[in-house]
Amino acid sequence: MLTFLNDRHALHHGRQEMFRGELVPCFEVPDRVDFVHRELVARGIGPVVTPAVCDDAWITAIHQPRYVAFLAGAWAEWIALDPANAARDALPSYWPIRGFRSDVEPQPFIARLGLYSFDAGSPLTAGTWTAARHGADCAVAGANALLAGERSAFALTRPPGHHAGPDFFGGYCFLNNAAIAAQRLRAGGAARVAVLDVDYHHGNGTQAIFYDRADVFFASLHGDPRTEYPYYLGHADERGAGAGLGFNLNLPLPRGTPFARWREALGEALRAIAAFGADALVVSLGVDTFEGDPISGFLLQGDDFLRVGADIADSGLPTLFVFEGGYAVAEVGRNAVNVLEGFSQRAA
Ligand code: OKP
Ligand code: ZN
Repeated sequence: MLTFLNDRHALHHGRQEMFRGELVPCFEVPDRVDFVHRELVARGIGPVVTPAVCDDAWITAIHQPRYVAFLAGAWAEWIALDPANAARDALPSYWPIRGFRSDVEPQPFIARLGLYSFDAGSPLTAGTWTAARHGADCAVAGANALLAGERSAFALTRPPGHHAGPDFFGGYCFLNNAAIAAQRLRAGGAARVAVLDVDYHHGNGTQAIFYDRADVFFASLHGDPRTEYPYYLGHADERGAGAGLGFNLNLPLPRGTPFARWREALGEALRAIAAFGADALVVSLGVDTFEGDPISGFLLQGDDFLRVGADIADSGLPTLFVFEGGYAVAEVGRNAVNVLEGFSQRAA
């Protein structure tokens, strides 16, 4: 399997995130991708290449131009407020909740930071834009590989993407790599694209992006938002809207779900994707479903991830894996590469 590695990912290195009234060290760290990269090489999963820079149009096909412009200039604005901000990450403190307006951009940076975000756990740093921008390159290059006839590819990047919506960041995500890839596949001739999100957390950004569309099916298995982040989206009754009604499938599962039950839900999602008639599949590959994950609550073991990959391969679809969560850093390489190896062995 061909891997497109974001070699600029470490430029995004948040210091701290807000959690329960204090700043705690970030869970989403550069080691995550470096450990997956190392494991890929050690196990000979296939070539690892740096993608070409993609056109901005692939990003603005998914994200609002004013949001993209904000992200691109955010760090310069942050340090212009106070040169000492160079030593501090930017975190929001104000949000336009129900009843407030979001159509008028306020002038102060901190007010726009809140307009374009939904939590205080996603620090924006000096290198966030560059790292996220190159993540989009990985997504587009991976989609291009499928369009050129590859059975599979892997976009190995961070920050992750599935919580980022048309005009907002949060959940450690800034640009929605999986959505960008799905749109690239559509534009390149795949009539129907499915996004399968197996990260522990509901992919609220991806759902929001495609909610009213019938050409991209979104299926997600995740911790029940009644108790799990992102809390405000991901319920089973969210089935799509307008032309998109019936093209969104949420399978929330309780904290403590073991692999056998999780795998039944995966089967249900894969059957729905087959019934949809997808031409290509994008997998939001979070491995925070691992029992040892520090911020999640499912019970998958290392070997289970081999079966996850094999089950996905049985769909028979050209498949792009896009790296998302997984915070048990010591095991993240083994777990992610197990999915890829399980897929490759079954697809061979
Ligand atoms: C991103 B992805 C941790 C609380 C959880 C947000 C989790 C974002 C997960 N102290 N904060 O879906 O893996
Ligand atoms: Zn996650």
